[in-house]
Amino acid sequence: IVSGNIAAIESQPWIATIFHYSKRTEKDLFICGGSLIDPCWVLTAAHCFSSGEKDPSGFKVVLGKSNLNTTDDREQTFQVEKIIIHESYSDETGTYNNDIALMKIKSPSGYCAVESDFVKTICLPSENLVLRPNFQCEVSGYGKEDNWGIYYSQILKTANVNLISQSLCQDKYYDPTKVNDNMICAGDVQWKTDACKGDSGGPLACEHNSRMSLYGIVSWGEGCAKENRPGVYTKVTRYLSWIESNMKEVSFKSR
Ligand code: 4AZ
Repeated sequence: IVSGNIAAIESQPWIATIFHYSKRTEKDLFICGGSLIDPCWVLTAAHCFSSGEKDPSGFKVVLGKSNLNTTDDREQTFQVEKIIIHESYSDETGTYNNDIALMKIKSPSGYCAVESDFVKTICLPSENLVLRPNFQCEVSGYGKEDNWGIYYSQILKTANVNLISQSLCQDKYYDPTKVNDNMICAGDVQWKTDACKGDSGGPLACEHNSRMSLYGIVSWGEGCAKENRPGVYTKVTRYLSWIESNMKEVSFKSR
């Protein structure tokens, strides 16, 4: 997150941190954010797995994490049982379509997430939820604090960003071949704050009917906090039936 504010984990208790074990460095490397939408399921971006590494056993998900490089007793750590990447996900030079993936998590002793002040699920939006342009939402993560930095943020951060109309984003900020209706753009009025590298997969949360809903998933953007280049998010309302059907008995799919 460029600029923005330090966030207590209690204010974003649904945020997940996704790590991948690197054989080269023999360490778990932070790769992406995610959102806990069910005690056993984390929603994230498909492009988090585009390095070709899709074997669930190489991944680890941590919930309730305040600091990226230290561990505390509020955290819950999980193995990954299953990774489901959208079948129409595509990666075309800097832009992604259908950038959504599910991870099924399980503790070594067989449990899913346990609710606490630091770990909670976030609601999915209702299918017909359309928030108006300029509506203020919040994006959170441990991503870079500027476009050229080499380190991820050590602490969780949040930024307020405003939703941008589809026509403005397609015609003025990017172009219609890059931004489609599976995406929603959001940015800061002064282009001072934004999601950045490492925030990918994490939540764009918007308050509706006095509760927070997962309206977007951090997906892409040209640079970070760059003038006239808003953040582009996967529009969660477009994928509610995909999410629901894939959280069901996936193993019976072919019957
Ligand atoms: C990235 O590289 C990335 N400003 C994520 C979000 C944005 C740009 C880049 C949005 O993961």
